[in-house]
Amino acid sequence: MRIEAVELVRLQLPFVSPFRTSFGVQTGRDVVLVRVVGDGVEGWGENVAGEEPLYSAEFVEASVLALRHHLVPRLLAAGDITPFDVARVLAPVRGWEMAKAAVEAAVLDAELQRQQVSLAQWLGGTQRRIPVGVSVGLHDHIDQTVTAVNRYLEQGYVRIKLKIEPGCDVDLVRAVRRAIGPDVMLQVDANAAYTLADARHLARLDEFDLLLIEQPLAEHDLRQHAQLARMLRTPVCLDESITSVQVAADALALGACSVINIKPGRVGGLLEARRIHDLCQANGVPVWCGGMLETGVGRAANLALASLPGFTLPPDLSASSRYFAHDITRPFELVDGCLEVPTGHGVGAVPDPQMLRDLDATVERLRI
Ligand code: OSB
Ligand code: MG
Repeated sequence: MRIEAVELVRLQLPFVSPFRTSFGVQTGRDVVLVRVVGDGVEGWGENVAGEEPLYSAEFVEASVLALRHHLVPRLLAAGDITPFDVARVLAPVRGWEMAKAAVEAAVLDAELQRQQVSLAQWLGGTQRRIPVGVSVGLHDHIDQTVTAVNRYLEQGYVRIKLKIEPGCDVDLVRAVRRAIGPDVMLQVDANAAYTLADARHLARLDEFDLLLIEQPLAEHDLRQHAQLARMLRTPVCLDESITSVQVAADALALGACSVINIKPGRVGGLLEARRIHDLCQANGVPVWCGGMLETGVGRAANLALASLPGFTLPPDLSASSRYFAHDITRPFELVDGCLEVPTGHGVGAVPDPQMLRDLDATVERLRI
């Protein structure tokens, strides 16, 4: 298809409650949506960069500059393209995986509207309803986390992920495990807050029968993760470290992890995300779909990805109400602990124009 214009749509969306991780507190999202228009269709993609460069180097303000000055101009100059061309067209620009992923998702959404096929079907998805987990932020007191966990279990979530950090780990996990019993799937996410010197301490988590520990060490510490993995019974899962299928292959070859969290935004797009899925499936490595506190636009795309057969562990894809009082798309709702994979053409969720107006979304139109 030929892209005639691209819009950068930006809006603020508050969370129902603050979300604290080892790297900081977020009280809402500064959302940048990419809207592509061409051949009589439109497509939407979500940029998942955070407001500050704390999870990774990308952040919202900078990604707008990358999109406006470097990525969108290349897309507009590329002429007739398919979704497979987007990554190649944007590849000369180094980095900016989240911004690139938003562009690719928007082009995919538009192209699949034209082809009248859903993203899940086009990607090769095999699951229609996905049992989902919830990522629980840090609180000031252990009791507050236990209360939050109990509430999510009542709502039907099938797996709990606890954020941890030095000083808030073993006792927290012990209290939650005691509260929920031995049968509920439980995992932890450190967001790179530890060093290899903490290995003996982290081994104390082994007794709680965790599904995995996510990203205990820094993004570039692949070799240290391999050393740590040999010292823990809890499987090591990587998030921040896995920025491409090449890095995923290196991490597996090194023994740095035995599980991978796949996020399209972190790896530059849905197609690279699928390549990581394929690599892991071929090697018998379980994967699951992570989240970046997406609006319905990003959530719909993640659900399509998570419907691929190798996604065998519950994703961080929760109901819209876990994040927002009002999502910008139709809300995603939990039914028997599951979210439904969208079946509409393309990504299968579009922003509600009235919501965008109510939120005073700004629109910047770019064209050749
Ligand atoms: O590390 O998985 C993470 C949110 C923002 C940035 C990083 C992470 C997260 C989450 C939330 O854990 C997952 C979600 O529910 O979207
Ligand atoms: Mg993580």
